Amino acid sequence: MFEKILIANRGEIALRIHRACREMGIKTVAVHSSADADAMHVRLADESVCIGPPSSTDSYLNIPSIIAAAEVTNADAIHPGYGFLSENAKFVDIVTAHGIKFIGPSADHIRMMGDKITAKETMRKLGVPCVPGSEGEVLTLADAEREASKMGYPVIIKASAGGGGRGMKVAVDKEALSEAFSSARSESKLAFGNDAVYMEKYLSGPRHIEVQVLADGQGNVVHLGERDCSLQRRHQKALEESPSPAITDELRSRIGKTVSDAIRDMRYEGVGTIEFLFENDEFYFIEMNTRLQVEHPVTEMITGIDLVQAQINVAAGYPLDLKQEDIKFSGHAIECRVTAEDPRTFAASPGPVTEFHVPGGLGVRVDSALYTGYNIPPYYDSLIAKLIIHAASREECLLRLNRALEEFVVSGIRTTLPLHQEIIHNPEFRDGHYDIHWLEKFIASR
Ligand code: MV4
Repeated sequence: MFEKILIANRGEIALRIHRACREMGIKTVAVHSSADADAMHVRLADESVCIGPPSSTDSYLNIPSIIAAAEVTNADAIHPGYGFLSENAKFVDIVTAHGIKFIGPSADHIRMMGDKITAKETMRKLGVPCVPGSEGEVLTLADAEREASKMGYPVIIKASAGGGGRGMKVAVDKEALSEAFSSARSESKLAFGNDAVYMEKYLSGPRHIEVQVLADGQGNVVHLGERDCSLQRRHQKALEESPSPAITDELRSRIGKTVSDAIRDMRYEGVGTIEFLFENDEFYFIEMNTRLQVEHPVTEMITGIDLVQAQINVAAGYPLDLKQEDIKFSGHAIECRVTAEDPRTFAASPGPVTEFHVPGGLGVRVDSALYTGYNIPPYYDSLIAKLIIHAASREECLLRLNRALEEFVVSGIRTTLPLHQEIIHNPEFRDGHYDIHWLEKFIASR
């Protein structure tokens, strides 16, 4: 097992990783920007190294600085968390070349899934259902028109180097296609330095359902059920839950088996998330994330499995000690992402936190690196806390979430806590009747 892990991240996820290490008897190294010298993850870690100025590009994305920090502290592994360098194959190559273990999948698996055309082709060949669309890249407008008439309008044009909603354009008819095609290509070229695009039939009102997997690269794979992440605003998730109100036990075990078999066939190692659009009781693969995700606690609460400890164990070469039959799904979990934003305008709201009181009690978990007196820097992601509720049923989960939101106090800044209260009181949400467009419509209508 590793003796010392460098945590190449900040905020709540740096703390989350520190906690896993601590329980496993592994020493931790925090890295931080000059703006994060007083951050909680820095205070708790066994050692810390300043890796650069406030800007992420010069600190949390600064590969030479992070490698140097790992070398001087003698860290034998690096955990990237989510965002920043977590899906950077080049970083994995460099970490590996320095004799340090990257806690996550191989550079090849990251590269494969980072290219959305290759990801889709790989999954399709392994028997995972995909959205109907082009076979690989669409090179010319004439090809785009041919593809569109085959599948029928509306169609969506996606950047192969994109993902998470960046570089997508919808065309409702032949007239709109030319503009959508050329703007998708030029925006992709500008954002990613790559203008490869592909096409799919546009699904009008699907849910976003993702399946969590855990694999050791030695032939052992388990799936840990799904998360319903349909509640998003501008491709930022706001609330996630498991099980999805739309997924039956039968659908779960069917898609879970399909996904596990594919992940085993590709010899994937680590945790992974396979994203689907789900419409009319059918799953359509769209992307795979090769990292730990923000919303991983939802899965932890219903399975009792510590995903970060599991990541560390498989990275250290221990075979997975779990079989699919060992995985028992228990009750219901909901996560609310609390951000430092105005709950009506979504303007960023950094600054000093004068009061921070978190809810507690049975089935209440708060993952946050905030403390009273902390000054939220303006340079990074606005996520300040994740409130995760677990209860026996969705109904009890909502009752418990309501009382936890009532207890939660964050003063000095504006937060999205009031938005979450509004969401959970809405009858459609309470009935589980929502798709990927629901939250934006709700926000516009209140
Ligand atoms: C789609 C789609 C409809 N049809 N693909 C957006 C993020 C990226 N991961 C995929 N996305 C979408 N792909 C087809 N064929 C609609 C979206 C989409 C979306 C997906 C998940 C969650 C929120 C979304 C919001 C707008 C559009």
